[in-house]
Amino acid sequence: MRIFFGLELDPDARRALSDWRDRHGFADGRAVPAVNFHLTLAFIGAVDNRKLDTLCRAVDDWDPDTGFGEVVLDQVGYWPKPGIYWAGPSQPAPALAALARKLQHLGGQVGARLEKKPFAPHVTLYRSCTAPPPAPAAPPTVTLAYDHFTLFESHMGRLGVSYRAVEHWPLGR
Ligand code: 2AM
Repeated sequence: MRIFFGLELDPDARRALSDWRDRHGFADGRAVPAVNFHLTLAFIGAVDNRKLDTLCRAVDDWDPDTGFGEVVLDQVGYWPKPGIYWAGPSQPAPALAALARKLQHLGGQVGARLEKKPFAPHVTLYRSCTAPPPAPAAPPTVTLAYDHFTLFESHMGRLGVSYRAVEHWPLGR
């Protein structure tokens, strides 16, 4: 199975981001269904059941010092090579970056390739854009509050990709 760690968007944040996209976020690409919105922390890739179990136990054994918190998705950006139009925080998110680094490291123990690019927190809005999207009339202002992180399975079906939460771990006490 293909897996990654990420943050879920709570229903309010999901709706707010989707509403903002309907009003202001136009792009010539494939719109990500709102139900699929998430913020990737660490992409792990393909693992078998044994590696999945090893990884989950390694996360269980680790006591994260990252507490719950929030990031404000208040800017958009475009990565031309993958054609990704995204929303993300304009302010640095050091706690999330530290969490992402640790999860990458744990993923490395079951064969995940180490990500060389610096962590860029974002929620993908459109994929496969063929041209840079026009600047929006107003930026999003969506608060993404988090108190846990999630291991997702990414599944490619006949109707496209879908994500299933495999396990959650709480953040903060
Ligand atoms: P995204 O975070 O830009 O949307 C599952 O595939 C998730 O992991 C996607 O959300 C995807 O992009 C992210 N991801 C990060 N690195 C990836 C990679 N090398 N291959 C596939 N997906 C990757």
